[in-house]
Amino acid sequence: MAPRTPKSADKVAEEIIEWAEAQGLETAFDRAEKLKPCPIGHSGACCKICFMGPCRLVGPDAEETARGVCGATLPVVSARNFLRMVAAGTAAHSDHARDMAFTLLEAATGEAPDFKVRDTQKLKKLADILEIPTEGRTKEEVAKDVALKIIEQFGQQKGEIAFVKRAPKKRQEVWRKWGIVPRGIDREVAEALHRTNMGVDQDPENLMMAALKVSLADGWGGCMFSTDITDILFGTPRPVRAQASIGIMKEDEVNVVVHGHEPTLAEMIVEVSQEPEILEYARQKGAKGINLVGMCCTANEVLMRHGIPTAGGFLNQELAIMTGLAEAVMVDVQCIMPAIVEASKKFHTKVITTSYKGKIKDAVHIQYDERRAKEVARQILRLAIDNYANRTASGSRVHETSPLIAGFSHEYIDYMQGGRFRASFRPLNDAIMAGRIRGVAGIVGCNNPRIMQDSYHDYLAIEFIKNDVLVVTTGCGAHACAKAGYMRPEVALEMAGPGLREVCEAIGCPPILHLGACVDNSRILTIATHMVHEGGLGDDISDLPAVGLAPEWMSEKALAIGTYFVASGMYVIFGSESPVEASSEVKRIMTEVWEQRVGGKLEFIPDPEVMLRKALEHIDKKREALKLRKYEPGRFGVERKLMSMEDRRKLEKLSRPHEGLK
Ligand code: MSK
Repeated sequence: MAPRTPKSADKVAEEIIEWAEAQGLETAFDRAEKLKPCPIGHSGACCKICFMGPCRLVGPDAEETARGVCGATLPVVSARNFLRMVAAGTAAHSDHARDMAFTLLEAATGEAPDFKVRDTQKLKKLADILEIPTEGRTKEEVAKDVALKIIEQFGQQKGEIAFVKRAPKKRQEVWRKWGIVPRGIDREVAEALHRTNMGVDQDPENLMMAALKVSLADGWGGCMFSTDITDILFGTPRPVRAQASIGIMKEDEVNVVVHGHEPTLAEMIVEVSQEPEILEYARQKGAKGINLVGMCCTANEVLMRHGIPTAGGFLNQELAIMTGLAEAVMVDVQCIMPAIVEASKKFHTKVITTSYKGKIKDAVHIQYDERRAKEVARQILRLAIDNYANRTASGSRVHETSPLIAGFSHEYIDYMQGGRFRASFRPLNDAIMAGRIRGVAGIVGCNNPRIMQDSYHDYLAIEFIKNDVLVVTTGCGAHACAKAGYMRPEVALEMAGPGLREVCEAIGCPPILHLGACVDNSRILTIATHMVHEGGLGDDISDLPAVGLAPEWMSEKALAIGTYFVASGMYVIFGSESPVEASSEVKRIMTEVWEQRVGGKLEFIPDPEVMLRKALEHIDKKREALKLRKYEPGRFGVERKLMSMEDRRKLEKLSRPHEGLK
């Protein structure tokens, strides 16, 4: 029999997957193997926007000759498909942001009494940006105006969304020159859907410029609003210790998994889980306590602010249930597989949906309402506690975990480089200019069962830091690094190149910085802007020796994020095949046309070694353009060798530092 191919680089996940296979329990990994993607849809050559089709634009010269029933060409079809995906990703992040803005409003007016303004400094900063007076006003009055102003941004019909002015001046000019400054978030999403409707925008270049525009409504709109409001309501993150891995599920406590994206209800669950009455109720039912466990980006939100342990990212959701230890999985919106309900039927787990927008057949539904948030949180916890006695099925129980440090908001990164009174990005910029740090890489985005889970994230993170590239990470990419043990500073410092190590030790930060959830990719935009403003690295984001990567992406939200980084001037590399692979014209627009107009480009590269090589080449090219000292490996110590994936697998044991840890 052929040896089994491992599905995950997360050792605990891999053990559970193997156990599930032996039990005949199906997971996303099995379904991905059984269900081959339709090659026509996969490559962007299928048009299903009207009922004359679906039209499949295939054939030897499809680019030139294939036509849909209406006459649409392959580049038009691919560009329309791409724009729709970016619009959907933008809608998702932005609807999340809208809910956050309404929660802030209700917190300010007292309608949602369980929520308070926690970070007044951040509130003031936002009020200043939004030109809202603060002098002599209560924080509630200011918060109300901030919330109303942000809510207005969704339906704004004309002008420019407010946060555009946070970008470097030169960047704003580029956007204005090409007419891609978003007017209002909803307007851009609606217009993208209109333009891609049958018989409207049929110029691939025009469609792809619209993709840049709608994505900017995400990055400098929805995502940034969401990050800032979450910081105001729950506190701006500072470094915090935690644990990662599905192994954090406890045998003798009530395990409650909080999964999804919006942090509001999860924050209430964190608070309520510490109430004496709830803890006493758990004890009465035979449990020693309540163990809150994060999943996906809800995990990142409560990890960044409270150190709540994370069970991992997207692909760990079914696996967490298969431990047989999850009393409840509470979900809200985004990245929730309907398969968790099927998985839960084999165990005692209750899957609880909490948003009217995201119901799943056969799940328990408890509607969340921010006006009685704690009451809903208590109801969920009591249901989970009542379910503790029902644990019967044996699951796959592995109890290894990895320690980590998270909590690097852009404010903290600023602070750590100079303290309260001299906070700045000077040390980072100086280190890049001197060649101690070669550049910066953002490794973000999802897991995808068509790629060995975490393997590309882990490989790239380590190779970048070995090559003196500072890594910032969010979303499931951050989970991958955390589970692998790379967010333990001493481990990462040991692996980092000598220049990067020296700088990190001097500043007191790890070489891989966890910046938060997917919406917190906006923190990367802010960091890039700070670096530009600090001076010495050009006058636009496109000048920075920096790259963005989403090596294991799967979500439309990842495409929206990647596109807003391109629109902001970055070189962005996605893993796997391109969703517009069928059209060389659209691929040309994404690279040549976008680069020429906005300074950034988007490439899809399936091979992680090529991703790494091209990313480093780009960083060096940007260094050269800035006339910075040529990066010399080992100049500040011993040179480290670029490692192939094969070498890396051989060193699996070394690179999985969580093995053997308590
Ligand atoms: S959770 S969007 S799988 S990063 Fe934000 Fe992970 Fe991608 Fe969802």
